[in-house]
Amino acid sequence: MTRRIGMGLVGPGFVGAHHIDAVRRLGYVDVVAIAASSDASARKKAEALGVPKAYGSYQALVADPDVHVVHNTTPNYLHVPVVRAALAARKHVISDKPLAVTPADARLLLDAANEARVVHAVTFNYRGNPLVQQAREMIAAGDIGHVHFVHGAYLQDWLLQPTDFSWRLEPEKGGASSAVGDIGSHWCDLVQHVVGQRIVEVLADLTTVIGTRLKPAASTEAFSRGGDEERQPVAIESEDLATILLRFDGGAKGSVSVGQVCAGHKNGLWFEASGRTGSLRWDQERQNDLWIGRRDGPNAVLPKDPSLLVPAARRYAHLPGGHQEAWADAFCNVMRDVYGFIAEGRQMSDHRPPAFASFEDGYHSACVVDAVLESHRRGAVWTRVGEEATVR
Ligand code: SOE
Repeated sequence: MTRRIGMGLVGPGFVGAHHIDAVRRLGYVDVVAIAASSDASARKKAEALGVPKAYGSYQALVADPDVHVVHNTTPNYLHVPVVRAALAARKHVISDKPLAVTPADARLLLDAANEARVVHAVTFNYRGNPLVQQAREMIAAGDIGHVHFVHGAYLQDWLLQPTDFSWRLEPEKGGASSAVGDIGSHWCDLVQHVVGQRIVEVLADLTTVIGTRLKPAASTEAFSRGGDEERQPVAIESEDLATILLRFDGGAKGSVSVGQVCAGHKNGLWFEASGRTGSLRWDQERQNDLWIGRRDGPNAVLPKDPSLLVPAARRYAHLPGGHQEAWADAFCNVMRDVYGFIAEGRQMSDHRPPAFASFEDGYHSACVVDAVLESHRRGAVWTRVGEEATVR
């Protein structure tokens, strides 16, 4: 019988409930405790989600001997203290992206995790989609030849109005970047994962479309529209729109548009990878189809039908063809990969399943975002990705 694993979650907001749902679906994980910013709010959340223990501080949660894995779903500025505390208690950690908002902080957490010799993961959750894994396998097998071009977008509209507000826009809470750090980071992780090439240079033009926003007194969840409560005008400095050119270490070139102010786009993440013999396109909002483009044959759309997927991708699909799988299923796939690794007692140096992004990936992501900011600051010039972004 598999040993039961205890999970504790710090920061029960919008995505926290999905972490809990996902691990419950695995069958061998007990959701032990929730920590929030006060005893009262932790108790309220714990009751709503059927979690036995509630703590008013993350320190109390990480000290609980029944918690073996700490999930960090706090706002960005709390990632360093929460993750450090969990690592100091030698707990495995699953952190929401971004791992940290600067390369130096991400490096600190990566080093601390390696020193603690625990399992560490970052929820770049779009990796968990079966057709993302199918595309990755097809590219690795040479089905579209060497990839020379990768382009796409990640567009949302939930920050389009001046009354739309989030801590993500406040540098001291969300970091210096908004759109690129919050959603561009997903796109970059995803295409590097699928294509098997790393982003090494960027050239970025960033824009703040809404320069003044009306901040409500109480914080609001992403995607929620505020009411007509009293608000204070706040000057916004972080970008809500970005155009980025990319160069990859395998020679591919590319571009991505990132925006949180693009009407009609809810969670519009899509990419296309073009190789010498074909192209593949995947769109998160139509995630059960993979478009395959050919010059010397008809184009095709591959549906998420397990019987049509390569074996390595098939294990990410849990329903027969025609039965749509979605965001929460892909999220659960990420948890299945990470918890499977923990349950087998593996070390980070062992081969990891593909939907499992580590703190190493989180660190690289922080370096990409930093290079994007630096490129823009210098007037849109080619900038190398590294712990210290450098202009070419
Ligand atoms: C808001 O932009 C948000 O919830 C991001 O924070 C998530 O990482 C992304 O998956 C969906 O959009």
